[in-house]
Amino acid sequence: MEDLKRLEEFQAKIDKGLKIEPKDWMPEKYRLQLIRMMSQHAHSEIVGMLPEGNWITRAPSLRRKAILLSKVQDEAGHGLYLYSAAETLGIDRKELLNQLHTGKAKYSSIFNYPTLTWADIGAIGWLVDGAAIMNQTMLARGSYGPYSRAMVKICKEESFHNRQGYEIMLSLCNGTPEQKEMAQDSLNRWWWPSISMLGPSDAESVNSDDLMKWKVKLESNDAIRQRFIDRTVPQADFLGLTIPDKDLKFNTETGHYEHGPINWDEFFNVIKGNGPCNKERLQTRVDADRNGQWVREAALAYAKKRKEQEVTA
Ligand code: BYC
Repeated sequence: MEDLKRLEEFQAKIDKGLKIEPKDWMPEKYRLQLIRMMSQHAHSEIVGMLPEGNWITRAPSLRRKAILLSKVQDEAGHGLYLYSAAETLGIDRKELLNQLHTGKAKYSSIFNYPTLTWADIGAIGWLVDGAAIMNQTMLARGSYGPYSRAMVKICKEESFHNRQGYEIMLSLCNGTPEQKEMAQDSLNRWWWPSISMLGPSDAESVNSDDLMKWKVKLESNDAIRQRFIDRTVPQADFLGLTIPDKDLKFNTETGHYEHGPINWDEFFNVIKGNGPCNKERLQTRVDADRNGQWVREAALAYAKKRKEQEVTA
């Protein structure tokens, strides 16, 4: 009876558009859904550093290198905000990382594809960060206070990432025929994974109903995907590039682009761990964790020593 009343009050608060804060009562399922989603998001940020980090030493100029370094560092920062925000739900960061390393927790499908050329850095900023912003500006209005506030800063930085990616594509498209071809090849490889990273179709999305009822998500996966496509197709036109979808057409009645079928078999195969780079990505994270162990131990030992000195002083 008590729980039912609390549940009604909780839902009423959400329906009024109020935020839920860490010390507020919340249903266990809400807490677990947020941990699942926020940790998946945090893991995506730090795994997402790997495909781009791959090009820092090969950036074509000092300017490009400085920008890319800064972007990759931003992603580490996003991971930190998100792990901290997830910890407000009563779970330890060590446990979250353990879930990543053992394959229990997912991270975004998109980072299981390789970055084969410099144009891929442009395509990631333009398409991957572009898709992420579409989703995250919506999440910034979500019901859980710490998550929604983390999103505000993350979205500002993602906007810069998105522009730097588009600017790389623009430079390549205004360059030599070989450079333009490289940009087109990159779009060909990143388009479909960027479309599918926004999650399975609404008919297949198992978590959307709960998340939308609780206003963690305010829009469905398909709605955000449509918005992303509508915004991105004219940008491809401006670059003089062709979206690799022969069924893509503008519907003058709805005012939206209609797209061809998405290969969901490929998507589900990737999130099951069978994408081109899953094993490599996970192993790199496991190794980084192991190699950083002594740094964490030294930092903790130093903090402990300082505390002891303060007590005896
Ligand atoms: N990859 O019920 P659904 C970035 C899973 S990083 C892997 O629709 P939901 C960036 C889903 O977890 C951007 N798995 O789920 C960083 C679920 O499985 P479980 C990352 C996926 O939660 C560095 C199952 O499929 N952004 O911007 O309602 C450099 C059914 O899906 C994916 C976020 O993580 C996927 N793509 O909706 C550059 C945002 N999609 O957990 C850029 C936060 C679905 O039940 N997350 N699955 O076993 C979300 O907004 C939502 O979780 C999703 C999925 C829209 C991703």
